[in-house]
Amino acid sequence: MAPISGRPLVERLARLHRLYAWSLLAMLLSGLVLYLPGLRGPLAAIRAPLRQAHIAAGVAQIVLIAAYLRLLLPHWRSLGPWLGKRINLVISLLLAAGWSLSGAVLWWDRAFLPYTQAALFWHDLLTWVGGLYLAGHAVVRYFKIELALPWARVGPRRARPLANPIAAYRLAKAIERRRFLTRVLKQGGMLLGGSWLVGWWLKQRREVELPALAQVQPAARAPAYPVPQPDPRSSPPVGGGAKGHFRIYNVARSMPHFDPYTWRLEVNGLVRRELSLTWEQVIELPRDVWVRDFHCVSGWSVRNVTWEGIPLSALLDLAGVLPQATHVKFSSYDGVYTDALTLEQARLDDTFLAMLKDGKLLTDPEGAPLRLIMPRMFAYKSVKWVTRIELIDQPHMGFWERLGYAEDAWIPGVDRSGPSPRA
Ligand code: HEM
Ligand SMILES: Nc1nc2c(c(=O)[nH]1)N[C@H]1C(S)=C(S)[C@@H](COP(=O)(O)O)O[C@H]1N2
Ligand SMILES: [Mo]
Repeated sequence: MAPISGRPLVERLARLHRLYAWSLLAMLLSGLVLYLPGLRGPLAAIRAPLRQAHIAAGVAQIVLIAAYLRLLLPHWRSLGPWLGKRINLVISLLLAAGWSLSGAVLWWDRAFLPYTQAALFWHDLLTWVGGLYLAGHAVVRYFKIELALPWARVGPRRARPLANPIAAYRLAKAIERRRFLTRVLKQGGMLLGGSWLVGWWLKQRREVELPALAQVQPAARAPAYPVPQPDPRSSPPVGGGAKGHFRIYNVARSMPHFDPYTWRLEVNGLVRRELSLTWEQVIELPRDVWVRDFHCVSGWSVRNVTWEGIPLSALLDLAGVLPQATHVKFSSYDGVYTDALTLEQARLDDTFLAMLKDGKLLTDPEGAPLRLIMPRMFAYKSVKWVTRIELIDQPHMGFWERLGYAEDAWIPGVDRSGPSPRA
């Protein structure tokens, strides 16, 4: 502990420690909300601002640590013989450094695209490890204070005044902390209870406002339906070399379900002839195979995914695009998700509707039966459960763009107009 002459140091450290604890809590909570796939839908409207807030709080935290670093040496010296405290300190500093570095890479994701995957891995790992460590630390501290309290309790049996000023100071602090902790627990409980109530209420409201999703009901299910014969290049061992895993995102209230008997692929709007294709018709369309990297804008990627599907250009030609059309809008049968491309982007030779991955039909979570894949752009462009393709004469803001995602979804460094390097 600090000597009595170092009281200002103790107090400055205590203040920084308190601020850091709050800021860690804020980072953990905002990080958790950013991470949980189940919150993408309910909290879609605050996702982009929350990311900004998380970054701003992260920067503030770095400033806090910088302020602490000036006290590091006196603090280190004041620790006396305790090895445990030193280890504690080193771990905390390593955690802070790891979070800051990986956070910075995720922040400038476009500049650091090859490293975001690793940064996200470390960011997550540190969050798990650091979160548990932090919880343990808080619990241990709490009980230490609790154990110190019986001989300081103020009540019928008055506490003995302590002769030693350091002990008296620590005791006063302990009581203060206990009051503080009680307040935190009470207010935290109210906050949690309150948010749960608000969440529950919002959910109730949503259920009233969204009577039925465009989702089809499974008809009396026949045992089998026609399935396409996969291209040999699409199944392993030629295909199937993907590295990484999909997080499976869905902003709708429930998982859409593909029913081959009622599902249609519609192509309409500014076209010569509107199409409404059944599953049987769709599997007769010519398909091709692409091996492409898949990048979500929030830092994770899947490399070398083998897709088999319908080139979008061919489908557009089938419908006959009218000259006044400039954009192509994609709608999902989840009833919520849409996005759009310019006609030029839609006609690139590797913009396609994926039907199979590694030679297997897409499953419901993967966007069955057809999902858009636009590998030159971040994956929020790659609409799952595509059921309607509309030719329009103006731009359309997609689901995430309307909520603050960049309208420029191009993967940095990619060729934006030419033929794709690998077919
Ligand atoms: C106590 C420190 C921190 C904690 C506990 C924390 C936690 C998290 C978590 C859990 C995620 C979600 C990751 C995922 O989707 O798998 C996240 C994302 C992120 N964090 Fe942090 N973080 C911390 C510090 C920072 C700092 C210092 C920065 C930047 C200066 C930062 C920037 C970001 C960014 C840019 C994302 C990606 C958000 C997105 O687009 O989804 N974080 N963080
Ligand atoms: N219909 C629909 N399509 C969607 C999304 C969604 O929530 N709903 N999320 C998008 C985002 S942000 C990404 S990163 C990818 C995720 O693909 P995955 O769910 O196959 O992992 O799908 C995109 N297409
Ligand atoms: Mo994404």
